[in-house]
Amino acid sequence: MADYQAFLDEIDRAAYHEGEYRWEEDGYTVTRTNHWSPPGCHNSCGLLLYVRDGKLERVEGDPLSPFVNGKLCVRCLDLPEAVNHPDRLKYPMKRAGERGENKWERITWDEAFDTLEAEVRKVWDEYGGNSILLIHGTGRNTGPMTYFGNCALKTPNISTFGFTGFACYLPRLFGAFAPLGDYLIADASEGHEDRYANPEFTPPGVVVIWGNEPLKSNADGYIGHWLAQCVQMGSKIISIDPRLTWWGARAEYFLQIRPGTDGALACAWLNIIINEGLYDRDFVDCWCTGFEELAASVQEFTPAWAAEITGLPEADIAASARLYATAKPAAIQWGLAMDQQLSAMSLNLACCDLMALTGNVDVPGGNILIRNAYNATNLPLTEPVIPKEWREKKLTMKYAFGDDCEEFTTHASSDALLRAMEVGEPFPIRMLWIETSNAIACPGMDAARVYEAMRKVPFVVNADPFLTPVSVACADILLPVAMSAERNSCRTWWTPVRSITKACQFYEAKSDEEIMLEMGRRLNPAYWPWGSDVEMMDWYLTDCSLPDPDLFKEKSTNLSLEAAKENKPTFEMGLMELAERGGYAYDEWNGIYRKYEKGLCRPDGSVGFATASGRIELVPAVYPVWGLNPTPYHLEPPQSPLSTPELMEEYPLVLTCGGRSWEFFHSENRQMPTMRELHREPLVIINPRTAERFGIAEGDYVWIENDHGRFRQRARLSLEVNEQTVHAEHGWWFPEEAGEEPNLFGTFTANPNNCTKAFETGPSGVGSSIKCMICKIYPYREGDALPAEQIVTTKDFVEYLPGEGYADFEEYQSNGYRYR
Ligand SMILES: Nc1nc2c(c(=O)[nH]1)N[C@H]1C(S)=C(S)[C@@H](COP(=O)(O)OP(=O)(O)OC[C@H]3O[C@@H](n4cnc5c(=O)[nH]c(N)nc54)[C@H](O)[C@@H]3O)O[C@H]1N2
Ligand SMILES: Nc1nc2c(c(=O)[nH]1)N[C@H]1C(S)=C(S)[C@@H](COP(=O)(O)OP(=O)(O)OC[C@H]3O[C@@H](n4cnc5c(=O)[nH]c(N)nc54)[C@H](O)[C@@H]3O)O[C@H]1N2
Ligand SMILES: [Mo]
Repeated sequence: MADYQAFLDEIDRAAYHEGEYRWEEDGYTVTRTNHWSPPGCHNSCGLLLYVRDGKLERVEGDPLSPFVNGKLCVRCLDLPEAVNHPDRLKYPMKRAGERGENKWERITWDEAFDTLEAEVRKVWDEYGGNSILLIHGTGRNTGPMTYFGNCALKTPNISTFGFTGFACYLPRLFGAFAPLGDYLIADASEGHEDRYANPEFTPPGVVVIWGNEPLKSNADGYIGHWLAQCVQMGSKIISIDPRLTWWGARAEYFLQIRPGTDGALACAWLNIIINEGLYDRDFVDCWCTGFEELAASVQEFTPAWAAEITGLPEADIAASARLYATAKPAAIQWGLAMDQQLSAMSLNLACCDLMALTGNVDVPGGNILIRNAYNATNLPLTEPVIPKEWREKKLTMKYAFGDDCEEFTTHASSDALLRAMEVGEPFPIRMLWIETSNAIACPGMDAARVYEAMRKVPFVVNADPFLTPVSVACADILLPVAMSAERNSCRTWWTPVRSITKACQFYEAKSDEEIMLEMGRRLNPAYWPWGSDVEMMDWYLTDCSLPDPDLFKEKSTNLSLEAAKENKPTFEMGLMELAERGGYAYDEWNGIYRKYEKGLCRPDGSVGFATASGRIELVPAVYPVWGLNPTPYHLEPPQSPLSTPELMEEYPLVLTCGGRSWEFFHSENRQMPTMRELHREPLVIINPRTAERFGIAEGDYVWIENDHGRFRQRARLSLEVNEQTVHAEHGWWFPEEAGEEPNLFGTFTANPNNCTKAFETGPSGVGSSIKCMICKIYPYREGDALPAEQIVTTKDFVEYLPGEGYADFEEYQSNGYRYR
């Protein structure tokens, strides 16, 4: 659709029932809605759901939704298989045997809610709300719901548990808030309802695809095919990735970087752009502070220096920097790999500095400033509702890493939570509420350790559409969760605001909204005035205020929270009205370029950015407050050819992992026949020469091992990676295998997080070296012990010292656990 206007003109709008939200067609009731989750996704694409006799039978992309113009990926097209899957949880259940036995007894929702209410009140009375931990996973539409959840449960301890170093998104968010006061994403016209036909929009001259694979991940509210459209309209590509992807194959420069060394590359780009005078002097003079300090700090970071570290040709480093700086406009599309290395906070700052120096901030085809549609967010809810003495017991990073860490995240630190679970310090965790996480299979760094720790918690509830390894290992109550086709909700993460409307019902499944509504009404009635999920969502969309505005006045140290308080939503439609008007609405703010010139960024309406100085702080004042060096730097991965040359003989390869696939969203969809037909098993990508060197053939089972643990995947030989690097998949478990212990659906068998480590982070507890480890590979032999045997049965895989004879905090940190 290189000619977007021609595409729009060709749509038969009447055939797609423009202006209708529900109609009858060929024996189906058709509902126009937006998917978000479950099954999980970071996006919310426009769908037409075809339901007959109460059953979802067919899904089509809605061409009238400008968000994706009717294009869907395999996961949405396969929704009927997910929604009607026989393995879905149909009723609430309680554990009938021991944990790990996988024995369950059906209960009513009344019994489930009564039990949960009683357990919560018991923890409140005996330990305080802070001893409850609410776990959620990545940005599914439990995101907004879990804020209702932690208010209902009155706990400040909400987190993506197991996920050391906040190593997803938070480094990018805070790495942008610090210098710019807002977040930025690459402009592919997503702010405009008329998209690529918008008269102000122009595609980026160059788009830098950096540590991201947008076609497969469609991550963080960003759709990959938007950029493919830009490429059709003329955008050139620079791909920075250890793997050759669709982007690298079409790139002007494919920078096949050694994993975990992007900080060095970013520093060298800054060096070239500053020293060769390729920056936008007018923009820097008018809108930035800290240029001199930044310029001085990058002098040592020459392309030659970076070439040694990154393994990239010096000439390519310099030439690609020049191309980015002179392409005008140019955009950086950044991804997860930025966060999964120790330099995360530095690297993300360096990227923002690059965007600013080159004058590409908030210009058409650059990186645009972006906010939630109509400013809708329920973050402010948390503060007044949770009593102060409990709120102050948030398990911040200082409880994991010592006293000198300044808190700047909204969430509790996963490592501090791990410590609280393992040794009860500074207080024990008495209840886990797991709303969206298969923590052992996927986000749990050091899966074995996370498994042991979670099982120590006396009461665990798990709300999920499926029974997972985590359910079997530790849940006491299971709540069956409704899928997106079965829920009333909305989407405000970036623009446009979108409605999600219920089209069918699966047995007794309830949506996260319905669950949180009921818990809040029972536990916190003063703050829960809503009679239904739709009323709750109306409040979220249009109001987000609390009965007593004085309660908002307490000071918070949290940047995003403060900003959220100043910016109440400006939306005026309720959920059903939005649905009836086509299911989406674009706000004005996100469609405007150069907002900082127009007084649209700062709460007081003055020109400039939402930083303390009002300018882009190339050297952010807040970084030192957060314990971070304010100028960019590179940190080697903890184990790497440069940091631990002595280990390279035993572990000669660099291991990166977790690159997304079309079929799966983290640990999800493994029970879907279509997905497993397309992608049967976990695959480790190995260069054919490397495979030959280690006696591995295509399709062999291979052990991937570091000094911490090992896991097994199927070899896929490919030139996508170089001879030094292998890439493994994450999130695998095998719903077709035995669920009871020790196997737990094979969740430890193929898990790269047998090799990742807790408490291993970048400065201030942020960033983790998940995508840059070292390893050896060797063929699996019949009879080799599987990790589950070692972890669950013989327990000779790990030795846990916590709780047994460590003297003090320092000793806990350094000696907390050990593998045999
Ligand atoms: N080695 C390695 N590990 C990684 C990564 C990596 O790249 N490499 N990536 C990491 C990243 S970036 C992240 S964000 C984490 C993600 O980790 P998580 O987001 O915790 O993902 P899952 O473990 O798959 O757990 C999600 C569970 O929620 C359920 N679910 C889906 N939608 C809903 C819903 O709407 N409501 C409810 N109640 N349940 C729902 C699913 O069925 C599933 O069981 O994993 C991390 N793990
Ligand atoms: N289908 C699907 N979509 C998803 C998810 C999913 O599980 N499945 N998960 C969602 C979540 S929570 C997230 S955070 C996003 C993540 O989505 P992305 O940001 O796209 O991240 P990945 O796919 O993990 O990795 C992106 C690319 O980084 C490369 N890479 C690996 N190590 C390095 C490195 O050290 N440096 C550089 N420059 N590149 C490196 C990988 O080879 C890969 O091609 O996707 C979201 N969307
Ligand atoms: Mo993520």
